[in-house]
Amino acid sequence: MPKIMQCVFIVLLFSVMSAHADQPDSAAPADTVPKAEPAKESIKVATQASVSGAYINVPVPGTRHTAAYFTLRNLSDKPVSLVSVAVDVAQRTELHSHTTKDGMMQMRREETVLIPPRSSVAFESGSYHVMLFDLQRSIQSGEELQLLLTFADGKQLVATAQVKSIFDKTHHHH
Ligand SMILES: [Cu+2]
Repeated sequence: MPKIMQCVFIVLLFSVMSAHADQPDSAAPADTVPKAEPAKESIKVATQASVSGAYINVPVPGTRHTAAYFTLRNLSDKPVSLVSVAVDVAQRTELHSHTTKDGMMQMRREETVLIPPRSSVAFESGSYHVMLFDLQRSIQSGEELQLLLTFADGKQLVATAQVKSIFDKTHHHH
């Protein structure tokens, strides 16, 4: 088989296989083990906090890291401590803050981000943000990714983040 044909064949085979994996045949035998649901059911949902306006920037071309932003609101009368934000596509994430040292903007890793009672903290450019490292695939503007926030008390919150490109809303006014 010519090499190019072999290649096409493998691609086709792969797409057939993955299509099959994604869409289990409805006529499958009854003893087929259902696809495991994400661990959502096992999480202890943090009802004392809410997330709004979550988004993730498309990485700068040639890089595999980016950042996630959102507003985190504490709905309770006690302080809430955010300890991590996980995203499937990122191998590793860190909570960061921006500090200015000797006139230079620097990012600093934070173990926790405290949200005072009945208030909110904005994770935004130039402030707190979640760094996503070693993305396992490219992400496209318009995609939605799930953020899994974990708090110091072990409770968790799932939020949907829109993937955005810095080029999405670039308007040139001359
Ligand atoms: Cu950072």
